[in-house]
Amino acid sequence: MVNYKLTYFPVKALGEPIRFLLSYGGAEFEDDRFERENWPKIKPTMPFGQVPVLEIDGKKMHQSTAICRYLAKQYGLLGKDDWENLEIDAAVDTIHDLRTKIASYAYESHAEAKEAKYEPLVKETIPYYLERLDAQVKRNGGYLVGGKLTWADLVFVALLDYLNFMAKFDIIEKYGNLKALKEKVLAVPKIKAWVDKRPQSDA
Ligand SMILES: N[C@@H](CCC(=O)N[C@@H](CS)C(=O)NCC(=O)O)C(=O)O
Repeated sequence: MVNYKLTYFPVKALGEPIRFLLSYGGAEFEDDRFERENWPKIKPTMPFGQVPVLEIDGKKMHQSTAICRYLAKQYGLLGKDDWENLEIDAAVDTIHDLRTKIASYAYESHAEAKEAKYEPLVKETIPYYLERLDAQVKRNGGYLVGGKLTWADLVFVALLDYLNFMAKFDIIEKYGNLKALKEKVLAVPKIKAWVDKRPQSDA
């Protein structure tokens, strides 16, 4: 049996897609959540000074998307061919582009600059991405790619709480196809079991 240990801050954020993948695959994993005050001590022990880091049989690996792709290979959540895998990679990168744009507002330290970023974010940027992702799910039979569940769907749904937390509202509330996708992913028994038992956190 493979030994997995996921090290991350005590939040969902970039750790949660990995936790969703591991849970989907039925893997037992150590969910190592450290307190923020301990980060300066932990940082130098990480391969590139950042987390999440997944230890696989004692070997540390960084980069959440690469880790998710690796786990998706183990658990049958890839596309059916190279083209679908390209579509999945593009969908995941697009979701992270949206995350970065929301984070640019959420982590803006200058109060005035932060306020100035909110209206364009909510009225233009978020609708721009979500209209397109919603239409993509509609075109693809209720999933992001290929008419079936892939790791792109898990990444999207796993990141939603973090995106909503940063944007300060439910960003998919107006998008029926994305809402249905969220319900479908959360109804997968092993994902549901994880969500029911995971520690509470806002982000
Ligand atoms: N591309 C990386 C980004 C990792 C990242 O930004 N990690 C942040 C937390 S979400 C971090 O470690 N921040 C603390 C630091 O850089 O000191 C991934 O997807 O894993």
